Order: sequence, then structure tokens, then C-alpha cells
Amino acid sequence: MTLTNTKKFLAVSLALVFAMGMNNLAYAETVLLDDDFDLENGGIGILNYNGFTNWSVSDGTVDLIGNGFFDFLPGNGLYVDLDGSTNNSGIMTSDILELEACEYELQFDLAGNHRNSNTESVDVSVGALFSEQFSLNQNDPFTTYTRQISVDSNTSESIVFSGAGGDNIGLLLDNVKFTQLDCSAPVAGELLSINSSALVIGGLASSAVWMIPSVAGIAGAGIYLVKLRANRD
Ligand SMILES: [Ca+2]
Ligand SMILES: [Ca+2]
Ligand SMILES: [Ca+2]
Ligand SMILES: [Ca+2]
Repeated sequence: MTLTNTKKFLAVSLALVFAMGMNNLAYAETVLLDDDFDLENGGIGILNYNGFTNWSVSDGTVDLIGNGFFDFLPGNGLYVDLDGSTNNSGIMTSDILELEACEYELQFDLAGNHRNSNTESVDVSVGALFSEQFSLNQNDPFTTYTRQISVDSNTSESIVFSGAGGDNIGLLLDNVKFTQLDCSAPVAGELLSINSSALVIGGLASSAVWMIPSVAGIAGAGIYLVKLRANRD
């Protein structure tokens, strides 16, 4: 086999490997919920709002504020005051999320009430998978919290923000995001479970060179065949 043919053979092998890897794209990171509240109610703040696209409010009320309306932290579009205007803070429950066994990431921004000196708190939970209380002081700015959540078997859960208090002045919530992380295991060398999704995410898939170390199995098989044929020539 000539050097040119060898290169062609390797190129075909790598293309095949890449095509197989594409089947695993379903395992790439998937954003299940990403909510900045900015488009709620036509982009206009309103007290005691319960028309959220992705959430329902129970056991009290929350206010949709910002964007010039009771805008205590300008520049964040609309956001939520977890203690509405009925002296009974609300519980925000997301639409149900279908979860398969994988790692997930919950992220959200919380800020202090920015009105009085009370420390405010909220219980954040995802079914029995996750539960944590967060407390912030009056002038705490929007702070991003990130938590990883493990799911062992298929389940359906909602994200719940349960505000505490009943003085109409509560924590501020914005930018809730729930992401399924890449749940495929690294399996370099296994012919039928090659994982190229990480490469695609990293923008490196266009470079076939990157495939070689992660697919040593089939590439190695290709090289072996090339050598076998070269020896016969
Ligand atoms: Ca916002
Ligand atoms: Ca309020
Ligand atoms: Ca309540
Ligand atoms: Ca309060």
C-alpha cells in the first residue's frame, strides 16, 4: 500500500469514527430550563403575578418587578420578589422536568430584598433530589448560585422556590437555569460507544486530529489493518 493510500484509509477510518460518534450527540449538555423572566407579562412588571411561562405560584404571591417597575436592581430586566403584595410569600413551582439518570446543574441568581434590614430566606428544592435554604442580607447584590444534582433513575420533578416571610418584602430571584450535563462516560477505545460529543461542544470536532487519542480503539484497528496490508504488499 502506498503512503497516499494509507492516508486515505486512515481518513476514511476517522470519518467513520466521527459518524459513529455523532450518534452520541444526544448526550451533550441540554438546557432544560433557562428563564430570565424578562418577557413575562409583555415585559412589564406587575404585582402578585401568576402568569409565568414556566412557573406556577401557590400558597401566597410573588411580584414581577424590575424594568423600571419597583426596579431595585436596574439592568436585570424583570425579576421576581418572592414575597408578593398579599402579606404571604409565594411558592414558585416550575413546570415538570423529565429527568433521566444523569448529572444536572441548577443555577439561579438571588439578591437581598433591597428595602429593609431584614435577612430574607428561601427554600430551594428539586423533589427529594435537592434541598437547601439560602439567606441573604438587605444589600446583597444578585449572586449566582450553582448546584450539581445527581439523578440515579428516571424521574419527573419540579424546581421549587419557597419564599419565607409575609411582609411583602422578599428575596429577589432571577436567571433560573437547569441543565442536563453530558452524561456519557469517557470510553476511549470502545468501538461502539465512542464519545465525540465533548469534542463537538468544545468546537474541536472539525479537527480530525482530536479524534485520534479519544478513539484509539478503532484508529488502532485501522492502523493495524494498514500495517497488515502493507506487510503483504
Ligand atoms: Ca431578568
Ligand atoms: Ca413584594
Ligand atoms: Ca406562603
Ligand atoms: Ca421580608
